[in-house]
Amino acid sequence: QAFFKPISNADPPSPTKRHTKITVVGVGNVGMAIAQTILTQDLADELALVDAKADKLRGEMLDLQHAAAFLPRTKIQASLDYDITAGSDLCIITAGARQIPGESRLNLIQRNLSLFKSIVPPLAKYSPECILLIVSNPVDVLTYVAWKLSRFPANRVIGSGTNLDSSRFRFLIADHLDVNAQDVQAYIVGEHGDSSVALWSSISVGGVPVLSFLKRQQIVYEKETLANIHKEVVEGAYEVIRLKGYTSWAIGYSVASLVRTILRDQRKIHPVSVLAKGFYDIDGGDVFLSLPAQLGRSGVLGVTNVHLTDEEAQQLRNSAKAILEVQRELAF
Ligand code: 6V0
Repeated sequence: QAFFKPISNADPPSPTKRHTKITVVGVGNVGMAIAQTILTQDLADELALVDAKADKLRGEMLDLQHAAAFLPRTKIQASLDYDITAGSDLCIITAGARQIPGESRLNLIQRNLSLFKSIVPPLAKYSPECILLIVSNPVDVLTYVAWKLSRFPANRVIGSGTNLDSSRFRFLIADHLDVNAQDVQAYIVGEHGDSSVALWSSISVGGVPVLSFLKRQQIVYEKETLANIHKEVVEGAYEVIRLKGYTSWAIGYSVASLVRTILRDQRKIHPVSVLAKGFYDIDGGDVFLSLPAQLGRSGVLGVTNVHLTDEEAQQLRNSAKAILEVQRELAF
């Protein structure tokens, strides 16, 4: 007997609201920060969690389920087996060996490549129509790896890339100018990591181009000051890892912002890792790196034609070269 007695003449449940299912692979610090932000922001009807550690996985699932009375309704499941991920709209991969203090992201590659061989093919098998969102580091190379292993079209394989770096950048500029970070439009592109490129020439606050504004006001800005802000962005992750052992909250919010744009078809522009060959004269091979991309329900819709100075364009191509060098050492 059903718990509720249906009211008479009731219409069947409306089919108009789309059911959304998200999978998060890896329930470490990053995976759980993403999962909890997805839950509090009501972005999924169903959340499937997968990890290789059974106890940790079940513990995290129960802990989230016990918060049900305080959250929007989401069905939360967890398993070591990928069959629970079936029919996902979006699969987020955060599994991986964690960066140890002082270790560069590129050094992580060998450890994470073999993990991806056990993760991506089953995800693609159970959710052949899904969008893959890669967070594990080095994110640009692993997004390429996921694209190859999944055999998905490139528009459905996205790396979280410099979405987080750009938010750190916006925070620092906002702090510097004493404005709200949400009013700052500023992009870091290229590799999520040491060779990332700050697009100074296109920064604006509330529609006002910042560099030309400063020049007009004859406010002296030193190239060094700008370089220091970028340096702070690059070193930000290392500093947090040194202080607390890992990063979690900012990447959680950053990935949730991508989830919202994709699943709600918001068509917002995010600097994320996409197949970059052919944009901004990037050549030399299939390389994923961050460019300002428009995202929607079908994944990557296009790449914005931001104006780059010659110096910025050259830095971007150098960043592509740095990633390709690592990629060439991969044996599939
Ligand atoms: P963590 O806390 O060690 O969690 C990793 C999780 O992955 C653990 O729970 C493991 O059990 C699990 N795992 C390992 N192997 C497998 C497998 N084969 N299948 C399923 N699960 C597995 O690491 P943390 O959560 O701190 O970081 C995760 C990844 O995110 C790392 O690669 C980080 O470098 C990366 N980050 C990427 C960022 C970005 O901006 N792209 C930002 C922060 C961290």
